[in-house]
Amino acid sequence: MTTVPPRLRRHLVAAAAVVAVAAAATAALPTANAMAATGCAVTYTTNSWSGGFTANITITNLGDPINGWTLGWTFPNSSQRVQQGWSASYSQSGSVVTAQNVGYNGSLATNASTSIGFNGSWAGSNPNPTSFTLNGTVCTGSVTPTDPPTDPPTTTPPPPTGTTPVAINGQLRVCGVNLCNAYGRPIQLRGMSTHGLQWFSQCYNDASLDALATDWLADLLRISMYVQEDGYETDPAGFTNRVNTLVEEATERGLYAMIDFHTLTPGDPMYNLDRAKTFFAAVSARHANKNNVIYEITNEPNGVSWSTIKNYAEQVIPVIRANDPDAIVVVGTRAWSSLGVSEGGNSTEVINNPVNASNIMYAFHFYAASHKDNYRAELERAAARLPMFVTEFGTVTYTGGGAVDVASSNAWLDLLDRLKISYANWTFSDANEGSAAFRPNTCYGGTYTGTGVLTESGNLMRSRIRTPDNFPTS
Ligand code: IDC
Repeated sequence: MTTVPPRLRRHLVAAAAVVAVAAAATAALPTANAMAATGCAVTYTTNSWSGGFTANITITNLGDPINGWTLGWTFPNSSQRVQQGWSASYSQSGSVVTAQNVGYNGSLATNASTSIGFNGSWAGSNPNPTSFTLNGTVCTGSVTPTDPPTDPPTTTPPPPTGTTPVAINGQLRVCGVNLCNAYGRPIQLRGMSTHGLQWFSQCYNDASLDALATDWLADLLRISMYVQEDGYETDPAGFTNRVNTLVEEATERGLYAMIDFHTLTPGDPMYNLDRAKTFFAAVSARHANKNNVIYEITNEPNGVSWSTIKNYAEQVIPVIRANDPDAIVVVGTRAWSSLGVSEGGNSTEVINNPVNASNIMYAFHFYAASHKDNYRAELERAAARLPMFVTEFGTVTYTGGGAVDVASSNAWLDLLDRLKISYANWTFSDANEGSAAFRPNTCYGGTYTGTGVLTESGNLMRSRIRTPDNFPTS
């Protein structure tokens, strides 16, 4: 037996321990012909709808650098098929799938990631695979955050028992680029946004919300809670309570409730990251068991890069998911939620680098008198690739004031209807500005129904929102 000097023996034991703990050793053994360390982590998230799904896969190489890779997995259900993929070449035999790198993403340094995806089909049930191999090694590493799979129910829900938007459509989910109801069918929600709760609290009461539900026949109330400008930061508990109360009021009336964390100035959402985590932890815990709450995590980022917004979203979304795993989350986009257009960009930055989470949508905002054909074209282009939600728009200029641009507003609304893009109009208030739906001082009276209390913008919006929804239920 050869004797190994004690110091070297310790060294060898330590090196072996590293390899045993994880296939993901980052350093090769200190011998000339040591095998390369291998290891990997995979996140696999899906958006599913009746018969179809999109899978987004991120592969992280936790081993030594590799040049060329094959990812392998087995679908848990033999009906699941890869139909059309991107960023890898796919082949499937029975339930066994391999995805091979394409030219530009074959080299992965240690800890480097690459994202691939595909559209697939399924029948019966659509569970996610749970085990993956990279170049034959089982991936044991983990990366955060990962979302729980959002598989649809395996049975079609029974016919609705009520007539409100929530009674008919139930829990919504993102399916492909659409917003789908519990029957897996694309729908459009049409509704109104509050003004800042710090200024217009008097406008949100039983009579006004009844009018929104039963006279306007709206589907959605967006609850705008400013963070600055005398908003949340001045009284977190008070504003959280106010939002919670309005969510309950919307729920009682069968409306969807969108909780808008209304950041505006400063434009960097990271400025409010800690507040957002505190706020969304509280409201998502409170409303976890409801099926009508949508979370809008940042209103209008501006003056910051898309990667900053994405980083913010990937920190806030897990806080919500921890309490309310199936709720839709809407992420603001660059340049006041213009998909970057108002700062010279476009949606390609989001398409190429989407938020790493499932069941999310992206916000687009416009003001019809200021934003016209080039904004419409960009929204339409983006909506073919990304789930879009117009969480705020005005019929006037971006200041919130000025005259209603009827032609541009109707062009926008026709586009949103055609693409089934959901929307909330700014504002369901009596603010003394062109975008407000009610004439000044309406909120100090008791009447909110009919057209006598409405501005030109209010009349236009009420007549558009009142047309029948015809939600599909089979
Ligand atoms: C405007 C209000 C106005 C208020 C101002 C304060 O209409 O009464 O004085 O905010 O910041 C947005 C924002 C929204 C703006 C709106 C109109 O999301 O907060 O409201 N707008 O300027 N983005 C584009 C336009």
